[in-house]
Amino acid sequence: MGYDPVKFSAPAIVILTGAGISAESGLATFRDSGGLWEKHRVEDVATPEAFGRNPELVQRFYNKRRRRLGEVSPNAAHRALVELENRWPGPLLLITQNVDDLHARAGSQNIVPMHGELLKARCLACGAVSTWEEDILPASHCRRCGQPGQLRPHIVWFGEMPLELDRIYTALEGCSLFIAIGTSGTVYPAAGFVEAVPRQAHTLEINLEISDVGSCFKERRQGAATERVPELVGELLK
Ligand code: BV8
Repeated sequence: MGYDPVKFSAPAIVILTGAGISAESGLATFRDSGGLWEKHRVEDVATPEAFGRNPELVQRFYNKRRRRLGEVSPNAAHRALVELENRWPGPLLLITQNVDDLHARAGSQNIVPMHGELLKARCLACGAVSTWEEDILPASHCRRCGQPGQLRPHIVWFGEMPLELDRIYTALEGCSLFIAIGTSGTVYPAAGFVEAVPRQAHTLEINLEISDVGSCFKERRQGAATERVPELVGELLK
């Protein structure tokens, strides 16, 4: 059953993206690396406890990924979502679990980076969040309070509260179309968003395989994001 935009007059669209939308830009997904990094489980590195125990290991994990951003570019899927946002007559919100900057670099405006951003650092001393494009080192000091050695990645780790949940749930409860792209549906609360939309909303998943919550979607489109997303956007805008 396809989505018929004629039935809805300028409905609200909510889009959730995961690592799969950035895969074809060359950024490894969590599952590709088998959820491992330097022989550590990501869940064991991306936690406040890991940061407390071994800050150098955690900073190295993020410094490496931050540096990688300079070597990759947005792909056709990121660009198709920009076209949808620019031409869709109703409200559209893009929620991303990704901490890369590819949606922003493609030109998306209405983005909620619910798990934080690689290109921002947070000061443990004064709480300031600032743009940070180079490595975070022990000597790095906060641009607001000047304190050295107090910076952490502005990333939501496992066990930490995702960002802008109120704004997210308000958008989900009012949407007519929920599209999940390139996410394995393994991490909550994002994996549960499909259950938070109105019963009559259309829900659609785009993925190479069926995700862990694939059965919760009314429609699934199997394939690569750079093919399936432009195709869907073409249908929605026709
Ligand atoms: C929370 C930032 C409370 C870090 C990330 C014990 C204590 C506390 C919490 C928990 C606990 N046990 C479980 C939990 C909940 C936990 C959780 O879900 N754990 C999992 C492991 C079971 N969640 C949390 O801790 C969250 N916080 O619960 O707070 C709370 C919550 C709500 C309300 C009140 C209180 C915080 C989770 C955030 C963790 N941080 N990211 C970083 O990036 O380093 S999560 C990180 O992993 C990503 O951001 C992403 O969300 C997740 C990986 O998922 P995906 O993006 O889906 O990527 P993945 O590789 O898995 O899949 C890629 C998919 O793409 C695949 O399906 C593949 O088929 C597809 N694909 C690949 N190529 C393509 C493609 N599709 C299309 N085209 C392609 N070319």
